[in-house]
Amino acid sequence: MPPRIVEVRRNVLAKNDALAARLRARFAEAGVCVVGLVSSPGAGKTALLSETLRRLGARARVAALVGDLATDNDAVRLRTSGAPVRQITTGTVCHLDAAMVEQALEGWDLTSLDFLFIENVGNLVCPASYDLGEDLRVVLLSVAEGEDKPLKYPVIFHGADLALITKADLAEACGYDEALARRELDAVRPGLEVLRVSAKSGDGLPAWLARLGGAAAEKRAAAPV
Ligand SMILES: Nc1nc2c(ncn2[C@@H]2O[C@H](COP(=O)(O)OP(=O)(O)O)[C@@H](O)[C@H]2O)c(=O)[nH]1
Ligand SMILES: [Mg+2]
Repeated sequence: MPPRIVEVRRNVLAKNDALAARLRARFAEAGVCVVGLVSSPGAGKTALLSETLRRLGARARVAALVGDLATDNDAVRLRTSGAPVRQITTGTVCHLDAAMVEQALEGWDLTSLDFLFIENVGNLVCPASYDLGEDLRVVLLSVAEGEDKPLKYPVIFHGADLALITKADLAEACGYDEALARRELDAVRPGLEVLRVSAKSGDGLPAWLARLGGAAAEKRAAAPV
């Protein structure tokens, strides 16, 4: 890449990092636990989020932002949970950035929330470079995508705190080799925590919800008194 393009790209990312740090401070002050979801298109982010909002919403105050290039289909799907949801449409942009999140939060009282979920644009490449100020970044990998995606798209796994193997109900039909997938995840990001879930059958959702509860408790414990 010519030096000028590299320089512009570096400046864009530095600006995003500064804005994400500001968002992280704002989230900490409001005491809201922010969870980002990233994956390729169709890995099951919205289906999982829909179940998460419905189940967690029974005992905590939850809300979501959802990013796509076009349509508000996912926001419409997610609102059936009863949670407040805002759609971000990015036009031609292949990821969310901190400025889009900040703008989408305008007028939203964050102190009225326990959890804010951010569903990123479906893409295993671009979102990796853009911090959104999340407390927990979760990468989803469906059994239908094959076991080798961590080897092919390592950067998104480097930046994740947790990996979810999704659509577990389809594992057998897809000939999914979970032991191989876990070995490859561990090769790319040693020690990365992995949970297996199915939004359809509900398998693994209690462990996922418990993990979210743990992240919120950690955040409360770290909050200044
Ligand atoms: N069998 C099965 N299908 C799922 C599951 N989660 C999502 N899907 C389906 O996979 C497709 C894509 O899911 P969606 O949540 O829109 O993925 P997103 O693009 O990552 O938000 C939809 O047809 C969902 O019904 C699951 O756990 N099991
Ligand atoms: Mg979606």
